[in-house]
Amino acid sequence: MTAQLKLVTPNGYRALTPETVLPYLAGVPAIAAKLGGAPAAWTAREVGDGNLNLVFIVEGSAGAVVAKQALPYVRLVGESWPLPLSRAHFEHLALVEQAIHASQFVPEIYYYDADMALTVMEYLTPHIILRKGLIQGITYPKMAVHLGQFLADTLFNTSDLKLSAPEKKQKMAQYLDNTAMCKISEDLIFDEPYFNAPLNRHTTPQLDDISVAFQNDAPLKAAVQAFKWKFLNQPEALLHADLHTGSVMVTNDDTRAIDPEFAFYGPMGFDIGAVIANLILSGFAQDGYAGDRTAYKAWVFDQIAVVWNTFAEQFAKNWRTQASGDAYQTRLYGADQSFIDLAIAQRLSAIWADTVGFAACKTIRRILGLAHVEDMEVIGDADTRAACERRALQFARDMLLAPQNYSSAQILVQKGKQA
Ligand code: SR1
Ligand code: MG
Repeated sequence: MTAQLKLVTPNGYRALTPETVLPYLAGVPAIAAKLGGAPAAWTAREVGDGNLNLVFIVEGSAGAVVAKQALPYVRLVGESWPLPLSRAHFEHLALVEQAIHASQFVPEIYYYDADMALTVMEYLTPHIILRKGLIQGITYPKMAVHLGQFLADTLFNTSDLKLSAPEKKQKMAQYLDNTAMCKISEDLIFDEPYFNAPLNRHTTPQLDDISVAFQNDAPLKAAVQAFKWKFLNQPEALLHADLHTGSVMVTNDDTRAIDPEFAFYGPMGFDIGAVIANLILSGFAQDGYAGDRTAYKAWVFDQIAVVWNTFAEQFAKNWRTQASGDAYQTRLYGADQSFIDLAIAQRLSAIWADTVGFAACKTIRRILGLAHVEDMEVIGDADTRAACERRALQFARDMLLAPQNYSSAQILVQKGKQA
């Protein structure tokens, strides 16, 4: 364990280690009971492979839990990049809210300690991270449907379609201080890939030309900034706000979204676009893996349409059956179905347009920015990796500059398979 991880702050926060997490949890009666037996017999291991936090799996004779603790800096970069511990608070708040609307798709929360920036939750097993499953070529028959449902239920129920304007504003206010996390997204997704930011990296020299070309591509940069504008100015619903395939745990028939520490009120298409971007990245990465992944690549792209179609269907159903908010009030149409049909079609069309744009921005940032994805990184041969990345970059650029050619999920899938 490094000196970094023994960090202590004045309010009682101390970064835990596999050794110190055990006595800490022994002091929490509800967790001690869940683990069972003598604390001396418990085991703990740190398994965090994300960019920001510590994650411990703690096992006892009766059960196991996950303890997730925020570090006061970006783990990926080190102590030179401080990051507020308050993100644990926003993550906890979002997990509680998501559990109200979609409990089957989030981990159960057992305990939260604000001072320690630590949440103890359900140990999901035999789940694995979706991204790792996609790299292994595993098909998950329910994953895309589950993600579509999760998106529809969390986004609808935290929007002005479900909430009164005062309720919505009160909820929005709870997340307004998550500014440091929003700033990471603002910088890393929308800005840094388009100038020579110090922490940028890409497969070099293979992608040097396209990196420079993107930095000098005024129409592309303007299109991306239009989506940054939406990210800054369009608080439609409570977002998970980092819903990539590393934030999803799966089995054959279970799907859970984890890690909503970036949560804030933003455009719905940002969350849907995150899922789709990561399926796009996985799809293009398949060409770089050993063996014939042709059929699997097609399956990955097909899941994009399943996510969107499920989202759209469930969102429309929620709207027709549960609308009680101040937007599109039911007093405007009564039994007139033509109004609600039109309203749903228009809103879904706007969400789809946002989804396409955000998905493209998120695809590009994972290839030219700081934080990359394992899907591409595991392709050892740089020429092969660069060829996959280049196809993804060109596809994303086209989505941003010719969105009229991506007017439906089916068309996007078709084009992705052919690209
Ligand atoms: C500095 S954090 C880099 C990225 O990791 C997180 O998962 C978010 O996607 C963030 O942009
Ligand atoms: Mg995360």
